[in-house]
Amino acid sequence: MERTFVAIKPDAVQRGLIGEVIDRFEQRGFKLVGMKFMKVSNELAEKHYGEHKGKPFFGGLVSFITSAPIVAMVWEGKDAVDNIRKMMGKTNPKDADTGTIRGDLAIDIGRNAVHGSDSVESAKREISIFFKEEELVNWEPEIHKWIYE
Ligand code: IDP
Ligand code: MG
Repeated sequence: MERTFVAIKPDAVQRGLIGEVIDRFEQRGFKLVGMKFMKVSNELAEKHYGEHKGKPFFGGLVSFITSAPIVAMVWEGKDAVDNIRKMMGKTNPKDADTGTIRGDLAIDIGRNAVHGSDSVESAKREISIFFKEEELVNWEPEIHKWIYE
């Protein structure tokens, strides 16, 4: 089982889409192991998006992600990183397939509703900067055998 870091970005929180986004991962069969509603500090934003430092959109991205609350989450399941990236769709909502979160709920690349880790290594790094180990909950959903062979 794999863990991935997901954030519901400020635009989706403001638009009342928290439930909609969480619903999709729950209904697919993924397991929630951590969640917090929070404002992201400048320091945390620059660390999280460190790989984009120097790119033209970096300043806008950091000021956007720190502008209003987000929901930070950790989801667990088989191939969680890839599966959840697929459920989110392409970075630019105009290229995201219908049926994906970005394809259904967003229009602009700078307001694309969600963040999801792009690899297992990124997931580990992102989970560790948003969560302390003791904030993650180890539990076994009773329905496990109805989701996995
Ligand atoms: P991802 O969120 O699909 O992993 P990244 O390339 O990691 O995409 O970019 C991080 C975020 O930065 C994107 O989700 C998007 O909101 C924003 N972003 C990426 N490229 C651009 C751009 O060219 N213009 C404006 N914003 C961008
Ligand atoms: Mg990324």
